[in-house]
Amino acid sequence: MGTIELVQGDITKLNVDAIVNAANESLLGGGGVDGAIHRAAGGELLEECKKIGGCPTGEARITKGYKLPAKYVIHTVGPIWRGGHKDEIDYLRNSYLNSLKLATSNNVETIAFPNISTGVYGFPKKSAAEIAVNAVKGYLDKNKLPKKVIFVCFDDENFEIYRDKLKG
Ligand code: AR6
Repeated sequence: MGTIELVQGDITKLNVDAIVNAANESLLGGGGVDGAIHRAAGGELLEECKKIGGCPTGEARITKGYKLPAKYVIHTVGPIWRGGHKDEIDYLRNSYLNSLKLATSNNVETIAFPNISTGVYGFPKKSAAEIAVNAVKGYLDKNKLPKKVIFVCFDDENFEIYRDKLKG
């Protein structure tokens, strides 16, 4: 079964096969981790994203990584938190699962995830971590690829939540 690792820092620096982007439905860039990924990858990433023509919440799309150390960027759109009664939990789980499916079908061995939806989109961090870890563990149980999933936490609060969750 694949392994799970925890890292604190900037996802754009990681030398992995694929990094996941917490994008919006336009796929045309934004702030947060999305802005950082587009800046680091360079303008060709936006050109490829324009051709895709957007992505619905909970789904994922793959592009090349261009100037990033990562070969691919898997763009997924997490849900905007609206209080918990708009299927946010299912959408967030689907963002993780659909990103993992794209990783498998593209022979990705190592993939790094940011804490999708926990920034501007306002998803409560503890519950987002629970969903993320359960989705990834369940997927790794049943699939040969990816071999390694790295959770990349940027802020201290997420890092501590994941550290506690992955301890036991
Ligand atoms: N590396 C890793 N994680 C990061 C980085 C980085 N360089 N920068 C921020 N984070 P957010 P969302 C963390 O707001 O909530 C964008 O404008 C951050 O600490 O980037 O899914 C998109 O275009 C947080 O834990 O994404 C959308 O419009 C996590 O990344 C919208 O924001 C996610 O925060 C998506 O909102």
